[in-house]
Amino acid sequence: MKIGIVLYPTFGGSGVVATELGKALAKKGHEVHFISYNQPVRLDHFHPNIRYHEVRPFNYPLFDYQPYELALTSKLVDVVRYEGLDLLHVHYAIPHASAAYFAQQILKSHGVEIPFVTTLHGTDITLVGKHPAFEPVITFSINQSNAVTVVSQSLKDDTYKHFTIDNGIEVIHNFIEPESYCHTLGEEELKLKNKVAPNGERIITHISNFRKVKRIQDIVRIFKKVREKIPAKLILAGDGPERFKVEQLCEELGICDHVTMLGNIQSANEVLCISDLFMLPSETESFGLAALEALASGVPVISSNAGGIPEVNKDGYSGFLSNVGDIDKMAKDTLRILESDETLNKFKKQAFEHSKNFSIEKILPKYEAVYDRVMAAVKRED
Ligand code: GMT
Repeated sequence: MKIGIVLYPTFGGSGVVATELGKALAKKGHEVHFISYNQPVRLDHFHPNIRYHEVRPFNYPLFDYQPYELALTSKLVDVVRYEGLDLLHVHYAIPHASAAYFAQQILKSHGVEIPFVTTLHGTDITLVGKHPAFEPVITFSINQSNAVTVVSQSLKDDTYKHFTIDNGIEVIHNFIEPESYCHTLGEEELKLKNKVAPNGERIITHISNFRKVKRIQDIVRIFKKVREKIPAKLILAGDGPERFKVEQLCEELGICDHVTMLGNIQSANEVLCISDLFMLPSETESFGLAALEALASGVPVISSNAGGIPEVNKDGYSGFLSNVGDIDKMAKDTLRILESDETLNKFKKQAFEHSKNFSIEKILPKYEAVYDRVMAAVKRED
């Protein structure tokens, strides 16, 4: 099948999922065309079945804002016609789903039928999408999609709650490729571990795009409590609007010497490989791909119980769940896991075992079944 994948190319979870899905589809023999305004960060090596098409918005003095959605729509029309795509799969509703709908209608006027699948990822529904500035367009384009998937049951419930949807929605969880995560320290990982925790301290990690919704200040406060009991270090990887405030809080609490701020990282593998525990205390989280990547690296997770996180982190098995903002419980649970090597090793094993429920072999056929279904429906209409 020839599949066009529309995505954000940045460090956000939706872009990572879309890129990894495309790579896996290409490995299975499909021809995959990524369409975005920059090369996706996880599209790091060449594969003969993968193509990348860059959307170049047109600048003109009249425009205060470049009309990206129109440039994307035109690019979709162009790529579908000239590459002979069978379907489009758009990740993150805004503005990808409405651009796909518009492209579909233009192509119809040229006699070309192309179905599009929309995958909702989270903030396109829970934060940004439901804002009145976008709601009518989002509702319309979800309803017009030939198929809609979401990354958790929680997001499915939220979508039906916040929008008037008469289309079916299928839950397809985020996934990992278990073999691609690191479990034994190589030379580079050892160097990093010695640098961060030279005296064998426990390493606690968080990776995100540092938005408010991630509640990184909670992590810093939890870490302070943990350090009062055991030797520990904190790695914060990623960058974004909250970074400055987080740095300020570290200073205020006098723990800067024990916190390593890495900035954006291309791959989470090396950092997760040296970590003993991962924290995700988010205010809202449709799934929590970063937590799943931690589990796949054998790293237990301390998280909030917001949104779809309980579908990923199994309380008392792969880590612990708490109410949003309950930093006392999160600190206690962290100590429960980290206090002895025996408990830590038990949780590490369980974390890895649990991650296998989300392996790509289980998830990829679900997307392929959706593609087959929409293609069959289009053929029936012909
Ligand atoms: O929250 C992020 O880090 C980015 C955001 C995105 O859309 O790029 O992530 C959302 O999609 C991820 C992949 O499906 C999910 O794992 C994240 O939970 C979700 N983020 C939120 O719901 C806040």
